[in-house]
Amino acid sequence: MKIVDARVIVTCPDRNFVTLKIITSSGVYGVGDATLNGRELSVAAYLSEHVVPALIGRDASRIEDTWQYLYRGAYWRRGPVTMSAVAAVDTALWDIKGKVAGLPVYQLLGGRSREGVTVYGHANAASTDEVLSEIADYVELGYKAVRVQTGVPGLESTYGVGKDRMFYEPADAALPTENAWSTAHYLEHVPTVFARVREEFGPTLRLLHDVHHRLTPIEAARLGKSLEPYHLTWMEDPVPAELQEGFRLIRQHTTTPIAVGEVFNTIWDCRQLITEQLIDYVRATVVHAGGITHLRRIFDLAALHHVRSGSHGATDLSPVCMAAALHLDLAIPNFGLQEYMRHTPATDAVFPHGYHFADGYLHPSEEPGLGVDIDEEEAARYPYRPASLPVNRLQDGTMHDW
Ligand code: CS2
Ligand code: MG
Repeated sequence: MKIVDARVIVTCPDRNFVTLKIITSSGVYGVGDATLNGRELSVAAYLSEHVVPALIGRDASRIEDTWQYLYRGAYWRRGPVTMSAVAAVDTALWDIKGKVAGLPVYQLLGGRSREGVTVYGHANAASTDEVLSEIADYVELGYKAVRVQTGVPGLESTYGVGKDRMFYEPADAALPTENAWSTAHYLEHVPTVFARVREEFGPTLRLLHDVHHRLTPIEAARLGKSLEPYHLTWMEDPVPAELQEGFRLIRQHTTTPIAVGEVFNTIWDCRQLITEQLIDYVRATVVHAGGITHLRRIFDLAALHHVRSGSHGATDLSPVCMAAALHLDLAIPNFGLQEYMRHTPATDAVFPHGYHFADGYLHPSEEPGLGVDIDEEEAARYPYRPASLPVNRLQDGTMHDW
């Protein structure tokens, strides 16, 4: 079964997505997500200029060998653009393998290790009062875990606060918008929010918070300590993760669990964090970390060191990535939690899928393969629109991490 064609499809049903569709000589095809938020066309070009020509004529059943060919075979390897392209090929080949075998992909990964995939939703609001009512909506929908973000008094705009109730899309303009940031205001405010949330919802609802790389290790240590009474499931991305040993300092000071990894692309990006047990959850994803093959490798390393999975699942990861993530989440022994922001109806129509939410859990499709498709006619109705993620400045104008 040879690869006879591969198409790169860019579409914008409320936001941009890049999808690779690989077609084989037997007529069976597979899909893979290649979306990199705000940098979509760079992955599309990497795929169509450098990867697709090398795929034609290859044996579609050789997933590992194709992965090694695209990774080791590229002298300029790693990085988000390259690894999202490799991921798309890998994911599409797993989809094909499942369809040929007549099995859902999780069966090829060893079968289910649990009954469903616990997910968390996003409660984002300008004020504490509003966020409490959004959390109540999620609880009503059956969610067992909620990420809580609010505006910070004294700051006009803050990361993670959407314009729409229950939906949030950070890539909000063709060129980056600018947000303002004050660590002092933020560190004072966040513990007051979680105090109210625990008072209102009691001790068992799982709560999470995303710091979005904005603190230094000692500031993150202070935040972790101040949140200890509210026993979060995790404090996410407390500091930029380039300096992995920086996490030792946070660890020495707080028992608040730490989740890191949505921007990681390879096992090398998280090796030290995992092997030194400096984090509790690794948030790498199928699309940005080299596909099912490589993410499985990361999760296996994590399992040896008491680190669980907590994959990124924002709306910029397409339903194709979500479907793939769910198969892996269901199969691995060290699953932790899966992010699920919910796509819009337009996105769902472009990507028909069989996974579904029930009572706080997502369940992958039982169809052979991934159980997700792309409707190319529907996709063609939504041409690409440039959209960028914001940037962040301190109140004196200094550029800060976003
Ligand atoms: C966030 C994302 O979901 C998360 O945890 O950090 O919303 C992130 O900002 C976007 O996915 C960036 O593309
Ligand atoms: Mg995040």
